[in-house]
Amino acid sequence: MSPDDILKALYDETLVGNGARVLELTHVGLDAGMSPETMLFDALIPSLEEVGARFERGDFFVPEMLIAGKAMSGALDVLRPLLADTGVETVGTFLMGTVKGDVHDIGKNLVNIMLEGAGFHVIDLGVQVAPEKFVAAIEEHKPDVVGFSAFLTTTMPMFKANINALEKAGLRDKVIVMVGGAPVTQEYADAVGADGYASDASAAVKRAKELIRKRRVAAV
Ligand code: B1M
Repeated sequence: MSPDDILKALYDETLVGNGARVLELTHVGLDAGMSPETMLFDALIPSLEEVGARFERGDFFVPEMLIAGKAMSGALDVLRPLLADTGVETVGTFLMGTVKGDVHDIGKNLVNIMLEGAGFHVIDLGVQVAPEKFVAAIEEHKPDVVGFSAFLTTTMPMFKANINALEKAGLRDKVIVMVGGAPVTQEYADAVGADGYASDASAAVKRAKELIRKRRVAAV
């Protein structure tokens, strides 16, 4: 198979949620010398975007979204060590979680992989993370940054609830708050009082580094 054939097949098989074939094709691509980034950004992510578009049009339903998401997660498991293995020094600790009421985790996991690749120590609290759990984990791990992911317009208000919980616990000034997820915008991040927002995984890495640098300079 040519690289273009592999990308097309990865896109098509993710779209129909054929996890076994997506896994196989991921290995075929790697064996053929393709980069993990190419498979991710030129096939897997665009395919999930198409899944979302079909769901919006009513051509796909939740089960189709679910199996496509699972197929993508299987490929990510294979690509994770390759994307994260850059051997750079730790630049800071990043505590991450998808907010309460929200089960989407593929985007969050991708951000984690990119953060690890850039040298962050990442602590992932998983999905449906309640404000009290974020508070307890910040007290325990003392991260530089806490990241809240939300993928539904109905769960975005949890950002504010989480920030309120941090304020109540006296932690707001001790940690940088970043937010992100498909429906989130810079304006929304500003409105809830977050320190940073990023639209995708690489922007998240860049923004987290900038915010840490600023805070360390301000502390000197
Ligand atoms: Co859901 N879903 N889903 N879904 N799902 C979306 C998000 C949706 C946009 C589909 C659509 O209508 N087009 C829509 C939300 C609409 C809205 O509110 N605006 C939607 C809906 C409605 C729902 C349900 C309500 C459906 C239902 O039950 N009727 C339901 C909700 C369940 C719940 O959470 N309570 C639901 C369920 C599911 C599945 C479980 C079936 C499955 C999730 C599987 C999983 O995650 N393990 C699923 C899927 C797969 C999707 C789509 C198709 C794909 C999501 C994805 O993984 N994208 C999605 C459509 C879409 O996004 N186009 C959709 C790929 C991923 C790499 O991108 O998630 O945007 P993304 O992550 C990016 C950025 O957002 C950013 O970086 C990531 C990497 O570049 N980012 C950050 C993420 N977190 C960040 C944090 C940061 C910074 C950047 O700092 C802290």
